[in-house]
Amino acid sequence: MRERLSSDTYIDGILAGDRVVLSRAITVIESRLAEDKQLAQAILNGILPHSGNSLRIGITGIPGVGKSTFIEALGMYLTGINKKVAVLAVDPTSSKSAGSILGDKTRMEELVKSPIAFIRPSATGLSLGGVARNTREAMLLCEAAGYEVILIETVGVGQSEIIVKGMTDFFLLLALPRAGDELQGIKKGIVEMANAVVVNKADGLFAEEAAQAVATFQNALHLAPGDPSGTLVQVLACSALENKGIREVWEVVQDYFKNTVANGFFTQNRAAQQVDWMHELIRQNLNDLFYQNKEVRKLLPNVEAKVGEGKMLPAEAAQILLNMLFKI
Ligand SMILES: Nc1nc2c(ncn2[C@@H]2O[C@H](COP(=O)(O)OP(=O)(O)OP(=O)(O)O)[C@@H](O)[C@H]2O)c(=O)[nH]1
Ligand SMILES: [Mg+2]
Repeated sequence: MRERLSSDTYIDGILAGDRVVLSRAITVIESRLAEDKQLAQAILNGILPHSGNSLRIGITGIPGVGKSTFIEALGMYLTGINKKVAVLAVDPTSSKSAGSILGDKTRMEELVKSPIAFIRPSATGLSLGGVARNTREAMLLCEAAGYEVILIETVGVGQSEIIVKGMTDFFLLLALPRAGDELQGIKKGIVEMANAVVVNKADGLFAEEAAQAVATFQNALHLAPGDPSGTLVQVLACSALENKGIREVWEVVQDYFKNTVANGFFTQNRAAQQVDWMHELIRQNLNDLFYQNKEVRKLLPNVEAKVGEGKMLPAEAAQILLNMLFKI
């Protein structure tokens, strides 16, 4: 294990925009060692007043749709207009699959070279809740380090996109140039979560199909209920590979940002996200409190056996264990 610094050294380094210190601080945040927990909290407390000043953008889509390629293209565009960009990932599957979502860093080999970009592959081997917590906190650290745009990649096949939606200001769904969301294997409900649907790979042989897919999504969204932000969901096409349509996507994001700041939704949404996150932390902590409780752990196998054999009802068993925890 690398040596730890003092909390002030981390805080000063982050606020000075030092990427090495930022990276090491995220490692502390991700650590599950008991002695790192306090340090992590001290760092977070120190940087909190300097966080929040970024545009948080979630990018989702089925595997292979081009999320990483798109993020690199958008990241290059943004650094090109002198914006500091951080890239994070929520990838709960990474412990099972080979490497993390951004593990294949060669895919972002251009962006990695930029002095004003920061790329952090997701932590592996954690539960979805754990990954979500780390990513949220890593995002705050990046903001304190002066990153103006945070791009969060997540595969749109599970629960992770809901978590990312809950921590971002703008949610972008990447789609393939094939008409229809069923055809694309896009999960029901995910299109409704999007602030923009971007049909990627609109190049070469796919260009025409991409235009069709844009029309199909536009029609489908036309019928969908209006977005609570009071803005229209935009559908557009791009080619991440050929760097086409990237600036247009950024214009859509900026319009959304302008409109939602003006109509108050931006602030409202962030406030609601904070409250939701508090409840999520309560749930996580209660869960830990219960399953780490000595008495519960002692009794649990016994009770499980009884429930399994049908000698005790699950509801009764749960109540007995919970009563024990709360000493009722
Ligand atoms: N033709 C074309 N190919 C693209 C485009 N964007 C990405 N690809 C290709 O699609 C493949 C998958 O791209 P990735 O960026 O790794 O996709 P991803 O969504 O990040 O994939 P996962 O992280 O595995 O979910 C790669 O071979 C890319 O080169 C594009 O705009 N046009
Ligand atoms: Mg990827």
